[in-house]
Amino acid sequence: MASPAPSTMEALILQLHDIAAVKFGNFKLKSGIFSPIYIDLRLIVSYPSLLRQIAQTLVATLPTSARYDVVCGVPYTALPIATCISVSSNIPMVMRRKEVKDYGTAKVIEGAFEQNQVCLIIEDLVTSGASVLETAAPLRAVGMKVTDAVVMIDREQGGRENLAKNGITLHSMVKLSEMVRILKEKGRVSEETEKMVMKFLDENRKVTVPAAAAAAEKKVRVRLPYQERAKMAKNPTGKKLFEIMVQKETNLCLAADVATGAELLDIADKVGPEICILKTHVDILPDFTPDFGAKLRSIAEKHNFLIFEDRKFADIGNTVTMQYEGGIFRILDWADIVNAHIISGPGIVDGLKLKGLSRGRGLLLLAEMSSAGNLATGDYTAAALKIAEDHSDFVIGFISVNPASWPSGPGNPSLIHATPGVQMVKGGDALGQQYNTPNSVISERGSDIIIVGRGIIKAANPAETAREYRLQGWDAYLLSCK
Ligand code: 5BU
Repeated sequence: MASPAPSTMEALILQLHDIAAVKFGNFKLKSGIFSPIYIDLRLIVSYPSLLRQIAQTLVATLPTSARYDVVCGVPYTALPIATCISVSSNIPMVMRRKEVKDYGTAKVIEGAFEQNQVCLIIEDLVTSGASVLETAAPLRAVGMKVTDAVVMIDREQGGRENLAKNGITLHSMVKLSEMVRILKEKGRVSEETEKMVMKFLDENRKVTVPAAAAAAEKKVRVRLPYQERAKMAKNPTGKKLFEIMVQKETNLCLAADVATGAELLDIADKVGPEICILKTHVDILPDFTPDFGAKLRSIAEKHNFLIFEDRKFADIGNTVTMQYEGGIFRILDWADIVNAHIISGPGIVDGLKLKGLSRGRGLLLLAEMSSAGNLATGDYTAAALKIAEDHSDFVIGFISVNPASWPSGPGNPSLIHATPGVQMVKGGDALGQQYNTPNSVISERGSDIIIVGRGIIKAANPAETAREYRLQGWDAYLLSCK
């Protein structure tokens, strides 16, 4: 690896200390833990000469063999650093949006790029590596390759290892322990402070931001592994779902909202290996034929996933029995799972159960919805919970959005939570849909399954993108079991 001259590095570190971008004391971090050192690199935009030196030193940190076509800074602090690198090295830059307000028109990645270009990620400070991963995911989703990230300061708290697991090599300008050693050598901090920081680093070697934040806020139960919950599930479809998730290491459900039945069968076959559930809206398919269900079931068997018709039944018990079994679609014949609103009261569950239980089917109750201004909140959500408990032979769980925030938390572990409104970046569409990231849905909001539609089906390579979602969802699950 090429490395900047020690004198350049020392000069830089002293300047960072001069402008109070590095401070010593007792600070509460985003993760909830207290730290004897605090680093605020947002300040560097006010010191252009320092910013230029940082950009040069970061490039010098990379191995001489490093090849990249594009750079991308992790928003926001690293954006000016990436801009500086782009301008001085004459390498194009792309920008990742942190929030997408109108998904229909705004892009997640701004700038001109081509498929398979290699993008180098630039970051100011790495703790768990979560921010780098949040930027790598949408870059990969649009077809770029991400293999390396370069960071000013590595806090040495698991980021390097987490990124390596996700195929990204981290290059750091300086490790936090080295930085403190230099400041001590130059008489900027006492030996006692140095010892305190080193002790803190040792004790927090493997802290990951999402897990620590969640634990600190006590928002999330320590999750029982899916295999334990499979044993607790009373409904055969609920049990099978947990088992598939464990076998395939996936908590991803694809919302296959494509234009035709033919396209649906095609995407089901391509994305099948990545998912535990494929969700349909069968009434949007203009080419539906009576053999559609059998064709989809044979793909589901081939790839071992369950079929969920998102029918959102809402009528009285007697009517839903007919809607479930009959009509053109004959949903009962091919869908392992359906869902229902509870607006009409528990009779709707009795009605669906009458048809579905003997066939081993399962039901999800709509306890919450993802769209802005929806009315499934408070007492309504609590009523869904009660009905589910009363019918746990047939109800396998909930459509929910933030079960960690419920007074009881996510509750009975034999029941599962599936959450729609998921994309790689937080945001929404023009018609009220609201998106959270896979990590936020699983780690912070306490759900079990991410339901992703346009994030996958509109991607350049849906199978590859589904894989990214699967890995993010699964990593978040593993973290929340610890
Ligand atoms: P999207 O493209 O990822 O926004 O698709 C979300 C899917 O989940 C879509 O099929 C919706 O009908 C479905 N959905 C939802 O978005 N929000 C809800 O509260 C429920 C279902 Br219930």
